[in-house]
Amino acid sequence: MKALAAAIQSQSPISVVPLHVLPALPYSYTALEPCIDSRTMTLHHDEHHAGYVDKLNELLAPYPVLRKRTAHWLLENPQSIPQSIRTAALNNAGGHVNHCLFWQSMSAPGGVGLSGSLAGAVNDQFGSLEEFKKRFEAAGISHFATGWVWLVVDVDKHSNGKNGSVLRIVATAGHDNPLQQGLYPLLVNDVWEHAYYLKHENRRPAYLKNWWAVANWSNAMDRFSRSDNPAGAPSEDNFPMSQS
Ligand code: MN3
Repeated sequence: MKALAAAIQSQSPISVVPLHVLPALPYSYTALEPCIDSRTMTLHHDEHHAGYVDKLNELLAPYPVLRKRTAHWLLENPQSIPQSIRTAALNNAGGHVNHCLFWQSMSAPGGVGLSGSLAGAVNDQFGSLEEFKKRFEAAGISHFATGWVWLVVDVDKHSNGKNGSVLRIVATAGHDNPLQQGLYPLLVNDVWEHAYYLKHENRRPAYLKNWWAVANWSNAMDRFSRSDNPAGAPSEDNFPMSQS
C-alpha cells in the first residue's frame, strides 16, 4: 500500500497496481470433501494458483500496454508478447485462466445433475453420460505428465446449428488452454499431480473417477448456453480475475 500511495502522490502511472488478482474460491476449502481434501485445496489455491498470478504480474510489470490486457487476451494473442517473456507469460496466464475455470468447474457434492441442451449434446456426441465420463477419464489417465482434460465446444459448429458434433474431449499440456485452438471450454479437470497427490498419491485414475462427485454441471450448462453466440463465446467470465 505504501508503494501505491507513493505512486498516487507522485502522479505516476498506476503500474504499481497488479492487474491480475487471485480470486477467492467460490466455496470453502472443505466444501469438496471427501472428494478433494482441504489441505490440497489450500495449497492448490493459495500457493500454486497464487504463484501463477504473482509471476504473471511480475513478468508484465515492464510492459505498460500488456499490463492492461486480460489473461485470456494474452492467451489468444501470443504474438503480441515479446519473445523474451512469451513462454513464461503464456504459462502463467494459462495457469491463472485454467485454475479460475477449474474452481468454477467444481461444486460441493450433491449439486445439480446434467440436463437440458448440454445433456442432449452429450448424448448425441458420446452416446450417454456414462460413456462421456469414461472417455473423459481415459483422456486424463493417458495424458502424459502435467496438463488438463477438458470438455469443450466447437463454437463455429455450435453457432451454425450443427448440434451433433459440437462437443469434444481434449487434453492440453502444461497450462495450454483450448481457447488457443478456437475451442470454448465448458468443464475442466486438473491432472497435474499437485491436484490429487496428497489424497490419491499416484492413483490418477481414482482421482478422475471420484471427481465426478464434485463436477459442476450447472456451470458447464450455463457456459454451453452462452457458447452459441455467433459473435463468439465470451472469453472472460464474471469471475474477478483482474482489477476492474
Ligand atoms: Mn493446478
